[in-house]
Order: sequence, then C-alpha cells, then structure tokens
Amino acid sequence: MADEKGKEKIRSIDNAAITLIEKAQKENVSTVFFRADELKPCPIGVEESCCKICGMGPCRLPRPKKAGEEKDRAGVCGATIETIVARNFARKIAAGTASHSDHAREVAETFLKTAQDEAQGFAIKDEVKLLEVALDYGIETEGRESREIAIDVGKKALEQFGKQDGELVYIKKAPLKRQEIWRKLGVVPRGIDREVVEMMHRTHMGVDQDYKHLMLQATRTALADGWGGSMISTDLQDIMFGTPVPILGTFNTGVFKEDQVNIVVHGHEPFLPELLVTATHDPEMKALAEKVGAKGINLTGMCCSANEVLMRHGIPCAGNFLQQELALVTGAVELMTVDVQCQMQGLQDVSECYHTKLVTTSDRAKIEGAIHIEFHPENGLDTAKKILRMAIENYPNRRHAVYIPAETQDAVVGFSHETINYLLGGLFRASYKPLNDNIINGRIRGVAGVVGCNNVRTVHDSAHIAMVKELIKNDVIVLTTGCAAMACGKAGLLTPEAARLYAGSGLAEVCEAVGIPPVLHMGACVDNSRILIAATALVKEGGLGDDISDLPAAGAAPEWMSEKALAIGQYFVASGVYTVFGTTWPTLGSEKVTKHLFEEHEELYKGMWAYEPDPIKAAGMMIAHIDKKRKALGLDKARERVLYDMAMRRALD
Ligand code: SF4
Ligand code: MSK
Repeated sequence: MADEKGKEKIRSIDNAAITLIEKAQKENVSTVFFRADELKPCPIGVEESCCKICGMGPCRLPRPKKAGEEKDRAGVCGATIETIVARNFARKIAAGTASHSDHAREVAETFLKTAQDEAQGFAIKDEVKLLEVALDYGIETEGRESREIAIDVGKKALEQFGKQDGELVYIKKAPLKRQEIWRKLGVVPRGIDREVVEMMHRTHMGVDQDYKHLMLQATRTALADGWGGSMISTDLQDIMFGTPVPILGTFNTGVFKEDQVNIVVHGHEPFLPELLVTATHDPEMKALAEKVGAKGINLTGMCCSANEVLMRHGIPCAGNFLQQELALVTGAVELMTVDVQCQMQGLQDVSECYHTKLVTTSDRAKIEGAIHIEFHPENGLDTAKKILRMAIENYPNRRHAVYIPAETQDAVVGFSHETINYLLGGLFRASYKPLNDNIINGRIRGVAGVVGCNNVRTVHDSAHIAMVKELIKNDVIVLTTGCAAMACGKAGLLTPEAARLYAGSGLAEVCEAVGIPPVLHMGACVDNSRILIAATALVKEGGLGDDISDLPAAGAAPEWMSEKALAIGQYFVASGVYTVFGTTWPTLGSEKVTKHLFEEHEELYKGMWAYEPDPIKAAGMMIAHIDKKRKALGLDKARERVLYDMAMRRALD
C-alpha cells in the first residue's frame, strides 16, 4: 500500500510478513497494518497530556506549539501537568505489573495443584531447581519428600501476592548494595497485590499529587513485578516444565505445513501449550489426523507462548506480535488458541475470512465471536485433547488456496541463567567467571538486554535487528526475550555462526570458543527476571563492582508497545540499569517528569531511562554508557567503537 506521498510503504524487514501483508491486502482482509494507516495516534494522548480519571474532564493540556508560549498547565481540579503525566505513567506500570503478576498467580496456583496431584498432565520436572527455590523461600528441605517441599513452595509463592508488610522474598536475591538503595528510598515491595492496589488508589482523583512521590510508588510496583511476579513465574514454570537448556528451534511463518494440521498457541501462559505438546504425541490424535487426510499434526507458537514451548520442546515459532493475524492469512491454520495478553481482537475477524477456529482458553479473557473452551489444570489434558480434536476435524474445511511463505530460520534457543552458568563454567565449576574475565580483558565490551514487543508505528523488526547488529558488532553480548528474541531468531542472530558473520572480533572469539551465539535467547516477557538474575550473578562473581549499576551493561526495548514493557523498564532502571526505549515515549507532555526519569532517577537508582527512536543512535547511547561504566571500573583501555558508514549498514541490511 502507498503512503500519502504515493510511496510504497515499508512495513516489515521480514519477507514472510511482507508477502502476507500483500496477500491480506489483495484479499481485503483487515490487519493491524492497515488499521494503523487509518487511525493515527492522538497527538495529545501520545505525550500523555490528557487526564480522564474523573467526570469533570477529560482535561486536555497539550504542550504549546511554539517555544516561549509555555504556561502553567492544570486540569479543572488544579492537577498540574506533572501530576497528570506521572499519574498516567504510573497507571501503565500498575497495569503491566498486574499482567505479569496475575500470570504468576495462575502459575503458583497450578504449581500447588501439581504438587497436590490435582493437575492433570503436570509434574515436578526440575527437582534441583525446586530445592534452590525452597532455599530462597527459607523452606526446610532436609529429609523431606519433593512433594512436601513443593507444596510449601507453592503456598509461600501464593503468599507473596497477599502480603501486607515486610518484603517480598526475592528482594534478597538482589546484590546487597541494591537492597540498601531500595530500603533507603522506601521502595521495597511489601506484597504484589498491595503495591498494584496502592498505585491505583494513589492515582485516583484527588489523592497523590506530587509527581516524584507518585514515581516512588510506581517504582515499588514495578519491583513487585521484576523481583516478584515475573520471577515467581519463571521459577515455578521451570520447576514444573523444566529449566530451559539450549535446543534447536525454527522461526517464522514458513514453519506451517500445507499437508498437516496446523495449530498455533498464542498468548503467555504455558499450561495448555505444554499439554498440547503431550496430546500431539497421542496415537489416537495421530490416527484422527490421518483419517481426515492430514500427514500429521504441526504444533506451532506465537508471541511468548511460543517462547515457552520453543525453549522447552523445540516447538517452532510462527512469528512475533505483528505476525499474529498474518499467520491466519496463510489459510493454513486450523486453530489458534489464545489465553492472556498481546492477542489482538482483530484475530477474530481475520479468522472468519479463512477457516481458522479462534479459541479463547482463559477464564479472564474472552473475544466476542471466538469459541471459548476454558482451561483448568484439574482436567487440563482432556481440554488439550478436545481442542486438538477440534483442530484436526477442521482440516478438511480449508476454503482458500493455502499460501505458506518459504522463510524459516533455525536457531539455538533456551539460555536460562542456569545454562549460561553451566556452559561457561562447566558442570563441576559452574560459574560466570569466564564471562567476567572476558569483560574485564575487553574481548566482551559489555552486556545488553534487548527485549520487548513489536509496534506497528515502526517498521516491523527493523529497530530490533539494527540495534542488535550494532551492539554485537561492537563486542556487546546481547541477552534477549519476548518478541525481540523472535526478531533476532528470524534474522539468524541466534546461531553460533552469527558470531562470525556479525560480531566484533572479541565477542566472536569468545562465542566460538564456548560455542554460543552472540545473542542469547532467554525466554518470554516474564523471563526478563532471568536477566536480573544473570546481572546479579555477574556482580557476585566479582571484578565488576558491587552492584548491577556498576556493570558495563544497558537495556533496551526499541519496538515496545505494551504496558508490561514500561513495568519491565521501570524495574530495570530501579535495579540500576540504563534503559533506552524507542518508538514513542509516554511522558513527553511534561518536561519535569521526563527529566525526573531521564536524569534524576540516576541520582536515586544509579540507573535511568532514555528515549531514542533511531536504533543505531540508541545502540550508540548504550555503548557510550557501557564505556562509561568500563572507565569507572578501570577497564577502559583499548576499546574503540566501530562506526558504520552507509555501505557497511547496507551490507548488514
Ligand atoms: Fe481533569 Fe482533575 Fe478530573 Fe483529571 S482529575 S479529569 S485533571 S478534573
Ligand atoms: S508477547 S508484551 S508483544 S514482547 Fe510477550 Fe511480545 Fe511484548 Fe507481548
């Protein structure tokens, strides 16, 4: 489709996505890409200069168009623009934290049912991790059965949500210096639900009206996500489904098979996807597939559900956030399941254009028009088989010519903190020492976490790939999760060969010696908690300072779109990480709030936010920060940033 100037609009750097967007256009199927053309962002809302939390508003307070026309801006109640912008930002953090944490609650409840033998098809798979987590929770393990320990772990995990005072247990996993910073500022979360509820209360009309004070509670809320809900999800999912180890995976929409029953699991909770993996091996299901004329059953994933089953079972990933509707446009998908988060309502309309059955499975999320089959752990395997049967029986109903793009890309995925520890140090001396040594000797310049979503307001995947290539070229090893990880997978950056092709000589040398890619896939959005633990392990190993903020490290979400990303960003900043977001920035309506986040947060947390939509410039900012930290550690010798000229960038693209 052409833009206003008649130029063909570039929507993705992924050829599979491009061809399916064109197919959708030809078939007159509405997707996020076309809806975004028709619906431009509200210029007042985009900078959050608008308050609509009471019936006297909405109060719209745009910035003056010309310099020099600045005047005090306040809503009908007198709320200043600082209060309004901070309140909006804090509410987004509360929503993001609530999302990760409600997922975690579901995990903890299912974990407890599993331990009590009430969950059909689940088991305690990783007993070593069970003991580690029990230790974190202060649970007695000596001479006790795994089942008893697991019941106590499940109960203790659930307590984290309703606690009213004290501290979340995982807070003590952070470096000691970090804990002291949080305690001094009074931002240690007491209980997960409590912080979210208090945030919503304090942002109600006429409550907390001091932007710095609001941001302290926003920080406490975000920490309840990163060092609370998300970490609980990661740990308990690992115990139930297995801690990921490196495994071969395949990315992109080319993973669909024309002559097989194609199913997509989409969303975030790994319960049903895990049991669908089991159900696809059932001989009865295989026979049924044959009976309807299919050569097999092809289970695939989308978004973070994909990450979960990809890194534990090698289930292929059909794409990231902006590809969810496009997957159905292939005409090859018999059934897509969705549970919670990041599933577009537009999926229903697209599914109706083809033969696809869209099935909602969570008791917390329905989509009008979709089939609702609720998943409960008590009869989880039966539900998985029922859904699988429905998919198989839908195979003969394909009514359009199937088009499956050719693009697929193999990758190595599943680098948990435990695996990195083991891979670097070996079984008998598992440690981060080789990584620390290589950072100290300069072969590796630093570490970057590149995470987050796709956003239709940028060219799909372009910012992720440009940023990650720039970082690894400059010897910065990248840890990645979520849809960013999938972008990297599709672009071939999650292979050991990528080190030779794209990394600087120092990083390439280390990757080749250890046999790892220069970009490490660490899982789903909740698994950003793995990055916190990896950063803490680097600190504890020694030689790189005594806090996360001392590390030559930075974080980024160049294509973020969800409120969860803001919660993640705030807990990274509050953990001492310099964090750069792209696409858009939701506090630009207030210079003071933006300055507070971008500058004054450094004084408070030794980490701060930054905003830069150009991914190359953003990578440059991250590298400059890494170099600043290297200098502070006395490691600044012999490091020069590789600057690209246009020809080099074109070659990379
Ligand atoms: Fe307007 Fe104040 Fe009501 Fe917000 S709380 S909508 S600023 S009157
Ligand atoms: S799915 S939150 S679009 S990473 Fe976790 Fe992707 Fe962002 Fe959703």
